[in-house]
Parts: sequence; structure tokens; C-alpha cells
Amino acid sequence: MRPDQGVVMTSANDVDVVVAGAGFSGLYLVHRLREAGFSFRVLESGGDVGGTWYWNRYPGARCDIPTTDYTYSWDPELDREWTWSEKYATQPEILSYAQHVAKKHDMYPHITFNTRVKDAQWDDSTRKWTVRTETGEAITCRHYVMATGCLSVPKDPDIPGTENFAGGVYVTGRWPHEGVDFTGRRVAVIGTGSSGIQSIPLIAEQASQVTVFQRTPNFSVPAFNGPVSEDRKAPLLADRDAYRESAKWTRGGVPLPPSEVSALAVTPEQRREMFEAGWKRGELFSILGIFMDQSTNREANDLVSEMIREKIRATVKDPVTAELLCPKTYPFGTKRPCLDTNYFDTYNKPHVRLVDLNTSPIRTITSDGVTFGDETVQFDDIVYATGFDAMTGAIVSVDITGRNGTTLKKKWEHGPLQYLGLMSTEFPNFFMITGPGSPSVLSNMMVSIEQHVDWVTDTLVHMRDNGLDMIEPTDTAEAGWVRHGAEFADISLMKDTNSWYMGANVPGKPRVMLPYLGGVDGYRRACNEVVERGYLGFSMTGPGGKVCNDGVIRSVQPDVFIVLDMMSQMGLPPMESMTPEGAREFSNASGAMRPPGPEVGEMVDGTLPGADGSPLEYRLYRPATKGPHPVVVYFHGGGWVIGSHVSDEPMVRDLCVRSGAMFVSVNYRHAPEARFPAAAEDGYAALTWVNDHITELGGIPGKIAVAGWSAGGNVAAVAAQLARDNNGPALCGQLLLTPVTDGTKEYPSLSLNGEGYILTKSLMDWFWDNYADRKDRSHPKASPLKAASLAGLPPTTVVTAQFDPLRDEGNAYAEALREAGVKVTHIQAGGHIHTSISMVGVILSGEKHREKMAESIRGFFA
Ligand code: N01
Repeated sequence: MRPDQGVVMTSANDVDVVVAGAGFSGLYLVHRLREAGFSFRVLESGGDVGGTWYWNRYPGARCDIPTTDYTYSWDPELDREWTWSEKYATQPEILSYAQHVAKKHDMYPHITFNTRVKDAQWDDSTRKWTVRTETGEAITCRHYVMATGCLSVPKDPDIPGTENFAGGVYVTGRWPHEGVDFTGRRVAVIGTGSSGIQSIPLIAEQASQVTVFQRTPNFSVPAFNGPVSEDRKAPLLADRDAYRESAKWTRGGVPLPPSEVSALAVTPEQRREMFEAGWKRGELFSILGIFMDQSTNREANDLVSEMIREKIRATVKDPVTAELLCPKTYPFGTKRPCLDTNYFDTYNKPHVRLVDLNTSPIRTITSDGVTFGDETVQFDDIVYATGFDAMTGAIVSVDITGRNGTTLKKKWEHGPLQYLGLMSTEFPNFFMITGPGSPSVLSNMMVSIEQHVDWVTDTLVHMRDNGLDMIEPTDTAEAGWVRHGAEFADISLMKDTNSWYMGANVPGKPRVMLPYLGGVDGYRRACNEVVERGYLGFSMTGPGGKVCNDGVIRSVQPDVFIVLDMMSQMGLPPMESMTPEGAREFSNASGAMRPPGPEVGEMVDGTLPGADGSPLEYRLYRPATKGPHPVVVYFHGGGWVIGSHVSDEPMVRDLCVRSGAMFVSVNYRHAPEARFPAAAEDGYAALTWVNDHITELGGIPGKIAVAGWSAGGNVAAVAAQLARDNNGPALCGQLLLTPVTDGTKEYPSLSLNGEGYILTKSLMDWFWDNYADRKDRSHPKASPLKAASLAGLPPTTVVTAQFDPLRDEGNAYAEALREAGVKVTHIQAGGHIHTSISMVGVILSGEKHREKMAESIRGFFA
């Protein structure tokens, strides 16, 4: 403990830490910083603690995470001494909880109220920030923490004529403390987000006339509010520590088992039953997670969205109003859904009217009313429930100037560049609590706040203990995290919806996904790992020296990471520890659990003669379009040892549908029963047979190409060389997905990516040992890269994956083909592994690469 522990420093103008904001983040910072013995000041623009709950006093304001979860976990006594009156507590009750905590822990003396931070400036020579307030104070500090909340700066309503109105004007996020009595008044409410949806039913109870101006209808589900249920209290009472701990390792920060059921895999009756059960709970996270695929699969989401619309139609009596209230232009959950009490029912009241701004836009606000569409209606009051400049608004509203005069506003012009949502390069010792790039608004804020405050305070303690006084993320780490966030957005349904998550509600704001979509659990792991790996991606300096362990915390695609993580938790035995038969059984069993891939027009099974005359099975995949079709002869992966003509079926179907080409997927003899060159020669024999029978098969003569994945890519590449050397068939192209091209050499990627990415170096060695003797591996039929010449080969598309042990030999083949004058398209799949691009319906980030592959195939036949 340090001597200054507990010393109140409200007037000090040089402290270790300045905190802006005394909401739940700021209060927990007071606790942690004081406990750790730092000197600090907390500056708060409001007149009391509470943040959001201080400002948002509109009627009906309450939390929409069950209140027992929306509480601090750091003081266990609070769970015993505070009793919530309702499942979802009202704003006054939550505010008094914040005040209770602040009083109980004697926090008030640390906070300077009614003091807004105006600007903050970093000085490289003193390695300190100077924070200036609107009240004229200047405070220097080593560290500056913004705990200013994510939804704290109301957005400009951007409606013409707002300044004209002479009646009562109310903004939900800045509600008068004395409350507003709407009795007998004619009220206009603009906006139907959570604030509008919570306040409209209560305003309608008082007002003589309510007109709601709606731009976009919102999905809202009934809260079924009431006393806290016994089943909510029970786990907390039984073992509160375990309950609190489990919340930290869930996706949203509220303990809830993740769904393992696809909305598409159940009968309509089962789906309805599950939906009704989720609906009855009256909890956002439960309705958002009824089905495992509703947030990633549009079809699954449509089923849930429609069931919610049915509920709206069943509640609202006037069918025209009901239809207007049904959200139809975006998937459920991609805009923040709401929790309500009697919202839709309010529209059944005769004095409540809904105006659709899409057909009747507001032309202007006049001194006593609103002109919209072709009418003007008089109002006594206007309520703006038009939302916030979310996540970045409060941060950039302070002039923050970092190193070399860089302002945060300028740096974030095109979106918030940050590392872990905690810090930003060029802004040393500047921290954000629940900033953009962290899960924050997508989670139970209390859990996310505590995690951030803990991370920041632990880091400050670590630095103090090690004689370090300056911390800053590296460019590499920041770029990596921003890329990772964008990759998550890419595979979500959220990116196409105009929501405040995407900054789309504020005109001119850059359109980027603001919160991190990897969940509270995934995010916490990343933050913990950063620390465990020596503050990976941070540079720290001070009298104690300099530490910089540069790097990127998440470089594989997010969905690839999730799959790898699941597989590592399953503790599967390495395939090379099995017999070839065992490995085949294992691979067939896991193959049977995959999604099947899209429907094709027709599938036909048959056999064709292999190189030694014995029959080889094939499966033909015909597109649903009118034939004849161009033909791709496809060879499966599996290291020449495992797999079959149907083992890559989901991808083959996918490529068939995307490219419009017919695929003939051929089996070939497997090792070790049939070693080199059996597979290679079967590949060529199959190609020749398909070409000879192309018309009967429904193909177009002369329109033939080869394709293959992994060892199948090797078979395809060899078949293409044999076709060139044996006068045919003439190929239109070859598509090689993460192919084996050279068994003679250990490329760096073999060891660099040799562990942890499904195909390991040791498995690859096992495949080669089963397939070919060392002396044979330099033969071009085993290693097509070793061919005397690659000239004269057909246009080629090579796909390589960043974290594939075979990456470098794939790259080398693409390069060598190009040098030999072959037309090459090289798709380099960043963040992918050997197997991920083929995982149709599982790894969504592979889709764009398969689309490019299909485009290449179409190009072969153009
Ligand atoms: O704001 P919003 P909010 N003309 O942005 C409309 C949290 N919160 O204050 O959708 C006409 O959601 C806008 O239309 P559109 C919660 O995270 C939590 O309601 O942009 N209309 C929309 O309908 C929530 O998501 C609780 O087309 C205009 C509405 O105004 C977040 O805060 C309670 C307009 C704004 O909705 C923000 O909620 C309340 C214009 N020019 C809030 N501009 C809890 O229960 C905007 N709109 C914990």
C-alpha cells in the first residue's frame, strides 16, 4: 500500500490518473485506483454519479438486462444488501443503487461534479497529459482515462425547423430532473428506438393526443416485467461467485447456455415451440439466441423475424398500423432490439397515431406543430427520442491531442483506430472504458465495465511495479485488431443494416462496425492473452527500461479461430496416430456431421475405369440451369490416404451452384494400399474418360477443366501436366486449392504453420510416407513443381491460405507457372488455414474466396 492511499485529492492539479465520467465505470475506477494507491481525480459533467442513469430520466426508462445481472460483482455484499423491486428496474432505482455504492464506499469526495472536460493534451517531454475543464481548471496527470459511456452524447435530431418550435421540447437523453407532466397535452414523439419504445406507452397514459413519427420500425419484445423471479435469484443465492464468474465467460455477459440448435434443422412445430419458450422469458439475450444460426444465417433469421412480426400483428388491431410497425428491411438483432411494456398495444388507443416518415416525411417543424406529408398538425410538446452519437461521440467531443499534435478526432476520421478498444497509437497513457473495438454495448455493460477497469488498473500497477511510465499500442497490433474487428463484421448480418452499431444514424459518420462482435468471453480471452504474452502489441517505457513485444493477437479469421478453439477443446487424437483405416473411419464420421452444402440440380453416381482398369467411383453434380454445361473434373483432398469422391461434397456443391459448371468428382486409389503413382495416374485416366464421354454426361465438348483440393490439388495439377504432355485432353483451366506441389523440400510455412491449424507438419509427413518413397517425391507426378517445364499449361487459379503448412509450396507453384508464361490467378486467403475454405456453412469467411474460385471457373469457360 502506498501512503497516499485513501487521500482525497479533489483539488490536486497533478495526479497519477484523471478519469472523465462518474457513471458505473468511473465509480469502479475510484474503487480500484484508490485500492491500488494511485492519486487521481474524477471529473463529472453531471451533478451526481450515475452517468446514463443520471441523464436518461424520461418516463419508462429502465434497464433491459435483468437487473440482478446489471449490477456490480466486485462488492459481494451488494448482492445481499440491495433488493431490486423488479426484474427490470427503473431509472430512479438504478440511480439510487449507484448513489448507494458511491456513499457506501465513500467515493463522493473523489469526484468533482458539474465539471466537463474540454480538452486533453499529451506532452512528450514530461510524459504527461494536461486535462482542461470547462470550468477553467488544468490538471496534469500521467494517465488519462475516459469513462464517458457509449451512449451519452445525444445526436443532433437533424430535422428541419427544430429551432422554430415554441412549445415544450424534450430530449430523452437529457430529461428534466423535475419530470414532465403531459396530462391533456398534444405530444409528438420522434424516434422509435429503445428510448421511444419505453416512453411512448407512459406518455400516452397522460397525453390527450400522441403522434409517433417513425422512420424505421424496431423489433421489440415484451419484458414481462414484475418482481424478480425465484429462478433468477436462485443461482445467485446458491453460489454467487460461481454465477458471477460464469457471466464473464458468456457471449453477452449474462449466464445463458448457448443454443446448439439450427433454426433450419427443426420442424416448424419444434421451431415454434422453442420460439415461444424464448419469448416467454422476456429477455433480449434469450430471444437473440434461441437458435445458433439466427445471427449469422439470413434464412434462419428470417424465420425468427417472421415469428416476431406475427406477434406484432396479433397485438395491433389496425392492420395498416400493424404492418407499419413490422420491421421488414433488416434482420432481427442487426439493429439494437428493444424490450417493452405495452408498446405495441399502445397503438390500439384511439388518441395514439403512427406516422410513417418514409411516406410522409417531416418537411419542417413550425412554431406550434409539425408539417409532414401533406398535413400540418399542432402540438404542445415534442419529444426527441432520436438517439446518440454512439461509442465515439463522447470521446471525440473532447479535444484530445496526442503525440506530434495528432488529434483523436482527425485520427478517427474514417473510423476508430484502436487496440482492444482500450488504447490508440499516438495517444500514450490514454485509456477508454468500453470503447469502440470492445464488446461494450453488445454485452451486459456491468461485466464489460468491470473487465476494462480491471485491465486498465492492473496494467497501471504492472507498469508502476516495473518502473514503466508510458504505454502505447504498436501500429502492427492496432492494425491487426481493427482488421480482426472488420473481419467479424464481414461475417455478420449486421454490416448491411443502418444502425448506430455501424455509425449509420449520424449523417457523415464513417460506416464501420463500432463494437467488437467476438463476445465478452472471446474478448476477455484476447485481453488476458495479451497480458500473458508480455503485453503483446504494446510498447512500454520508463526508468525501468523498454519492453515491446510486438505482434497481432488474433490473425486467423474469427470463425476459423472459433472452429480451431472448439477442436482443441475436443482433444481429438492426431490422425497420424491412427491406422489408415482408423483415420478413414474418423474422417467419415466427422464428415457426416457437416452441413450438406447447397442443393444442386441433380446428382448422379457412376464408375469409370482407373489407370489399371479397376473401377473408380464418381459423383456427378449438375447445376439446376439448362444444360449442357462446361465440366470440371474434381479430385478430393485427404493426403492420398483418406477421403473419396463424396468427401468434399459440400464444397463441390457450392462451387457447382456458384460457377454454373458441372462437377464430376472422382475417387482414386488410396495409399498405402496403392502407393505412388496410383493416385496421379488414376487422376489422368479419369480426366481422359470424362472427356471422352462428355456429351453423354451432359457436358459441352471442349469445355473441360480440372480442380482439386490439397492432395486432390496435387492430382489435378499432375493430370493437367499429363494432359499437356500426352496431347490432351485440352484443358480450359485448372483450379488448385491449397495444393501439395512439392514433396522434396521443407518450405518455411511447413514449420511456421506446422502446428495448431488442423493440417500439421507431422500429419503431412504421415501422408507423404504413406504415399511415396523419398526417391519418388522428386518425380513430377508426385511433385508437379519439379516438372522440367510448366509452359503450355492452361490458365490456372491457385488458392493459398495464410496459416497453411502448404502455403509456400502453393505460392511457389503459382510463381513458377507465372514465370513459365501461364496465366495465373493467385488467391491468397488471409487468416485462413488449409481446411477452412472448404468448410461450407461452417466458416462463413471462406465464402468470398469460393466466390472468387467460382468466378475463375466461369472465366476458364468464357
Ligand atoms: O436511440 P436509437 P435510443 N428523423 O438510435 C430515429 C440504449 N438504450 O435513444 O432507426 C426521424 O436506438 C431513429 O430512426 P432510424 C440502447 O442500447 C437502452 O432509442 O435511425 N427519426 C430511431 O427510431 C439503445 O439502442 C435502454 O431510422 C429519427 C430513433 O430515432 C440505445 O441506447 C433504453 C431521426 C433513435 O433510436 C439508443 O436508444 C434506452 C430523424 N432525423 C436506450 N434521427 C435500456 O433499456 C433518428 N431518428 C437499457
